[in-house]
Amino acid sequence: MEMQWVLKRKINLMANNFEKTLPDQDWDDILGISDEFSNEEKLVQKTAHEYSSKELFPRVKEAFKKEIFDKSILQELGKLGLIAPTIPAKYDGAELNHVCYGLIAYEIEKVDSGYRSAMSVQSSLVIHPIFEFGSDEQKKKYIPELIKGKLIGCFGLTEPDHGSDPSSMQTTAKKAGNGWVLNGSKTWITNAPIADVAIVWAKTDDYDIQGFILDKNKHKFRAEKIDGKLSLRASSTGQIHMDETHVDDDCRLPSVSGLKGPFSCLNKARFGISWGTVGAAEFCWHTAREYALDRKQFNRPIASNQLIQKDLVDCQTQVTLAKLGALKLGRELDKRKINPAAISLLKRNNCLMALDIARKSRDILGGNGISEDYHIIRHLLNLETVNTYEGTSNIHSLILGRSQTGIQAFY
Ligand code: TGC
Ligand code: FAD
Repeated sequence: MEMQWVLKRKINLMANNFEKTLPDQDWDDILGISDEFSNEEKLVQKTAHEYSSKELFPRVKEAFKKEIFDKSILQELGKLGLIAPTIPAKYDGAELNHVCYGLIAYEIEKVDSGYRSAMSVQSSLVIHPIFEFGSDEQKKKYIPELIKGKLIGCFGLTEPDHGSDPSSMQTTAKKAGNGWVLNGSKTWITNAPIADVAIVWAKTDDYDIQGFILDKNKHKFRAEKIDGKLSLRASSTGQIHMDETHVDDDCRLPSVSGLKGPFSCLNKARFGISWGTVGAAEFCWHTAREYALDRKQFNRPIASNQLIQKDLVDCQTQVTLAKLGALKLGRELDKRKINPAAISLLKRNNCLMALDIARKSRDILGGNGISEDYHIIRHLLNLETVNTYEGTSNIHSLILGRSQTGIQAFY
């Protein structure tokens, strides 16, 4: 009986002999998306890729495990011109286009969403509002130092009781003589514990929203680290507390009032996320493919199973289309003022796509999928945050729903 079983299994294995040829050379870029980039864009991508793989990748396992963000990363990025690359040379910016910014986010997030977060906040949520809405003095004082990563910034919009609905914020700014007095708390703020400068949004007596530049050297405010995150652990996150914080009027961003101030910064950062998530997803897909080709079960590579191939093809399809979408969005941002709902479409889709790919890839690695050594579980945990911050998936659905029906369904 046992002999019969062994014989049957042997025959099965022989029948399962699979045909193997070399994979197509363009399997990882089957639509030739990389041909769409200019020489300058390719050079920026190469710089970001080399830095990320040589300097960030070797650090990330320890950083994630110990919940540490190494501040020198921002200076290193600054030296290479990888912070706020769209800012003009007048303020020491690299004067590049949005696609370059996207490619930087893509390369950094291949390593870790937390590292991309540090770059995004500094570029889109701190330098951008000072550049767009700041006075000449504010621009001269802060932008060159922030762009070099010598100063670190953070962006305080979310509050303990008001996340998806910042219009209900409770942080107040009361006029006092020539300046303002700020009271309130902001939470879940990336870079807050290490920031020299905080852009904080507050409500005035006439229910207007104003932005203020808080400077650690000048103003009295407290920043506390939030410990115990199981996602984005290589990023520093905290709270900001303002208790009768006095600021002069020259610390207010003079050229904007209302929610369009913070929201227009979010447009930039959400665009970066639409690229960054493609990087994280692509890393997971490539790792899963390599693993599936090496790993043998039932005496043959698991990549020879139809079900595994289907998952790998889903990864390929979703990553390719998400990247095309992010590229098209970047090209449009470089040409014209775009409907912000288009940014919601890509932020929402690419976060959900990346989560799905990370989960599929983790599954392909079986037990090894949960090991830090393969990095996929870290990406998966990080992407849960990326799907939530800068507007949750639901919130972007409602932004898009309002855009196509004209009916707002938030409340
Ligand atoms: P709503 O009535 O829609 O708009 C108020 C005013 O803002 C204007 N506006 C925009 N302007 C530019 N870009 C956009 N995307 C804009 N969206 C709206 C709008 O035209 C209006 O202007 P005006 O002149 O008429 O006053 O505002 P609402 O209160 O109904 O809000 C709607 C909603 C839900 C879409 C909004 O509140 C929202 O987006 N909620 C999500 C909150 C969010 O994304 N928070 C992010 C916090 S920062 C963060 O997460 C950083 S993570 C960083 C990292 O580590 O990478
Ligand atoms: P809530 O708004 O309470 O939402 C909870 C759930 O309810 C979500 O699923 C949401 O989609 C759903 N929901 C809410 N309203 C509706 C509705 N009308 N219809 C359907 N569903 C709804 N903020 C900053 O200002 N600066 C930062 O630098 C920053 N960095 C962050 C870093 C990390 C690690 C994290 C986790 C968050 C960060 N945030 C930051 C905050 C982030 O933007 C908020 O967490 C996010 O906007 C969601 O707000 P909330 O957490 O209060 O969730």
